[in-house]
Amino acid sequence: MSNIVEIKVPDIGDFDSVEVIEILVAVGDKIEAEQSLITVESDKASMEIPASVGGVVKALKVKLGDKVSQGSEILEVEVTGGAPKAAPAPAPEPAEPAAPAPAPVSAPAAPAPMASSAPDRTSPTAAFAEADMPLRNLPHASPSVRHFARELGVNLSQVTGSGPKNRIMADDVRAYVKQALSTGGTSPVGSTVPAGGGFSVLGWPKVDFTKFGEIESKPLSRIKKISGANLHRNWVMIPHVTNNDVADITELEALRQQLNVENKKSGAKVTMLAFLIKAVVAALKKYPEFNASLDGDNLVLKRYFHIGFAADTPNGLVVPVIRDADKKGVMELAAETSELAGLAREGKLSPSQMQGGCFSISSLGGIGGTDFTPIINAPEVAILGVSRSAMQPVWDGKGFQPRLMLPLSLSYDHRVIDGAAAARFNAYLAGLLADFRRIIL
Ligand code: CAO
Repeated sequence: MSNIVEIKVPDIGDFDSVEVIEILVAVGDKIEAEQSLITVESDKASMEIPASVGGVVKALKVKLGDKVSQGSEILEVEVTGGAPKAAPAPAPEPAEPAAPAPAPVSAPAAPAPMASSAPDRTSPTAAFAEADMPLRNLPHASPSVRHFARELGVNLSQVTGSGPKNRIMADDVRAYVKQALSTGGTSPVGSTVPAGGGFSVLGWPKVDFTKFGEIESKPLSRIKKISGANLHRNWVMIPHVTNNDVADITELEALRQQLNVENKKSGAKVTMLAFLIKAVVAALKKYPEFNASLDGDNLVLKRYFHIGFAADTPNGLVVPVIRDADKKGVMELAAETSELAGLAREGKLSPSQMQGGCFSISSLGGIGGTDFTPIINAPEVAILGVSRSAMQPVWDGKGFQPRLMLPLSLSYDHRVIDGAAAARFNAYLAGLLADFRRIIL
């Protein structure tokens, strides 16, 4: 059986009417699912749109210079064999791809936003990478130039483009390498960072592991590649400090369980995460510098409360965002986090469901651990890590009482937040969780 499938531009976030700058396939080509079809470029970024299905290209519906938006038809493919799978949406290329893969960007195109059953799809936001950040910061360069840069180990975000709209050309990469070598670096990225400062580090060790035993080599998932690049940037560029505290959630957990018994019939489940989001919003209102982003020498204070939460998926970490969490009740927050976490696991989150976060929560409480250092999700300035609650003996002035204690690990950007402010924020949060009635004060 064969059928013709139209491949359209999927949900590409806030980007509308973007120019087609490259067409990577021709009529008659046999293409694989997830192969890049076209490159589009906005004022700030370029991204590749991949195929949602494999087959033979029957007709091209775009030409160079066309402006496309979500839903614009790209091409027709004749699919041989079973029904085509729906597919994920494209992800912006990370500023610095973590691995020399041809296109760590892509994710299949689909008429419906991000609908996909394919296992390995991209979420630009993966771990602590706000979905729209890489788009904003992306250097302009064609896939071939990006490939060339990757081969040389050049970080394109450090290269000045001389092409139209500051597009980075192959010659710019060559000039960058020449300059790096002439200023004493032995490798543009691997060994030393060129003039302009930065770290001087050893190259990554190259080891033939087979000398020591049997191995298996597996490519990283796209989510891991994109999140890895973002985590790396955030870890290196943000001076992190983590403040650890504990909250007495004995009463709150009792309330949660009681509500869940009461709601058993309806199936609605109240989660600790929902209470945490509610309490975090109250703490952000009291300490607005935590609901902020650095923009050069300015601090941008946000008057909205969109809270991201890390969700563990089979392909890596993603951070769905609850919009306007301040306007939602605990039951609504619980239902929405559960729905978004489900979509995340199925790879069906759209870019817009991962954008605009003000503050993130990474809850490992259901799994275990006592404390950890969450990495801040730039351009946010703080993140709350939550570990497993445990019964502990707590001194009440007369004796030790068994209390359920929840560990709170608050990582903050020390350029914006002082240690004392972080301690106050975390202590305030712990106080709210210990006595949830304070939320209404
Ligand atoms: N302490 C003890 N138990 C906890 C807990 C905590 N802090 N938080 C949740 N639990 C328990 C719940 O009570 C529940 O147990 P029951 O099924 O017996 O009621 C179980 O853990 C699952 O909890 P949940 O359904 O409420 O889910 P959750 O809110 O814990 O997690 C989500 C939702 C999306 C945050 C989670 O699935 C997830 O993906 N966590 C991983 C996040 C992550 O990877 N962060 C790391 C980022 S840094 O690399």
